[in-house]
Amino acid sequence: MYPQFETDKILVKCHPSPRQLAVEQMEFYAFAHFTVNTFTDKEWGDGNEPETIFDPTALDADQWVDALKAAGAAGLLLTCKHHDGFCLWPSKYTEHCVKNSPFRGGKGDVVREVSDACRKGGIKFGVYLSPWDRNSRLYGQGKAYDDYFCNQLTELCTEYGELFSVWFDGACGEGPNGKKQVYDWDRYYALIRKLQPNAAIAISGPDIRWCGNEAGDTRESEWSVLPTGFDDPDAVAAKSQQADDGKFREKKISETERDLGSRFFLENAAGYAWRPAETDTSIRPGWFYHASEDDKVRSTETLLDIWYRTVGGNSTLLLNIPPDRRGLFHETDVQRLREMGETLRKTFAVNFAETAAITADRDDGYHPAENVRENNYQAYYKPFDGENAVMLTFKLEKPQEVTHVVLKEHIPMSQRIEKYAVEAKLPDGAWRELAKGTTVGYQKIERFEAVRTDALRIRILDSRVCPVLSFVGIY
Ligand code: FUL
Repeated sequence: MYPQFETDKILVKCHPSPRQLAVEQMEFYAFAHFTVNTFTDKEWGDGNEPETIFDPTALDADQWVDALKAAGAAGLLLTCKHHDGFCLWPSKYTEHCVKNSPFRGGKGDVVREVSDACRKGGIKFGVYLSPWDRNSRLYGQGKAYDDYFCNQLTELCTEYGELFSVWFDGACGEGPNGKKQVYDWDRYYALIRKLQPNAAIAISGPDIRWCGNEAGDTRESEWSVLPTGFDDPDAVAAKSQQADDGKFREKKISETERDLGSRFFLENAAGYAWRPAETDTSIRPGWFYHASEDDKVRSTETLLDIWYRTVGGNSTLLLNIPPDRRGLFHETDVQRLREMGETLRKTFAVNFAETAAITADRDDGYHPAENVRENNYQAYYKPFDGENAVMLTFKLEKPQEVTHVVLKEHIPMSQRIEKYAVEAKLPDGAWRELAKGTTVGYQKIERFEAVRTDALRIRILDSRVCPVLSFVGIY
């Protein structure tokens, strides 16, 4: 047992807000990077691109949404404006936008088409709006640029229905006048809270935390309770990609940021906040479409591996699929997404815990082990306070081949578990350890070699305060 710190009691007071919980429950959602870069073959535009080059001739947002749904993604974030400043919607505040492009004869609105397609397809929609704008003359001029930025933010927050996330990039460089802008983050946040109270503000924002790399790398122990101030927007800007050097996919989480939330790390923190991780990475080497990368689309196996480490490792997954010059997801990407979804649906089709007899070695009399059968936050399993190590046993209806176990903490009551093990009963009656780990959080998925068994045990070996589980699945 670890020594009990005074701080542990404070830690559990940190839990998700409804908007954070909503994003965490989405688990996996997509990014679409699309702008003039798609037509110039660049990753960062310089803001001088003529509007006329933006010319997707066969844009079909329903095709994007169908492909995302096949993969199991629950939402889509569109780069409405990237660093080049080109707006995918007809903004009243700039000429550098779709209205001066050949797209739909200058009458088009990509944000409208994509948000409509998402709504029609039943997935959520969110916006990426780059604060760094290399086109606007106002950039670097303080309030004048903030006014411009807030006007655009208002357009996006009022004209396209409900948004699940407003995503602010950390990258912040020079403007056309050579000046850097000091962003008025508080003003931006207040505006979003007023216009889209249910939207999470991600990355350079208070709700969703950047995982610290763009390669798809993850932490073994991912905590959602972090010291306050760890990643305020300026700190994010300092850490994020500072040049378009094409190397971002090689940079993994730095060694100094492997542990963000262990209790030893938190001991001297001034305060704590719920800061759930989001892992953003691309299906291709670049964020934008480049025909030269058509043969470098990540394999289904790699995508699944990333999915397991993120969605199954207390981080959400934000997977980028860049539309091509036609305005379509490329056939290869579509196929990979479909294969990914098919595999996941097959793997998690039958949950043996649904029909198992579930018991615990202790409970508090009000929250029995039975409650982990339901996959929701209505009910949960809990022992008495102070009982930090417990064991749940699942007696299956009959022997089954088991390959996966899913664990979910009841995160409305914070993140508590620090160490666990999963065991299966062998025919001779002995228990074999199948997996062990540290953090659980909103979801931990263990994959192991198939074992034939009629009983499993989840042993919670240590928690900050007593563990609270909302769901266990056995597949
Ligand atoms: C980075 C940007 O510079 C990239 O172009 C991309 O948008 C990525 C998601 O964030 O900071």
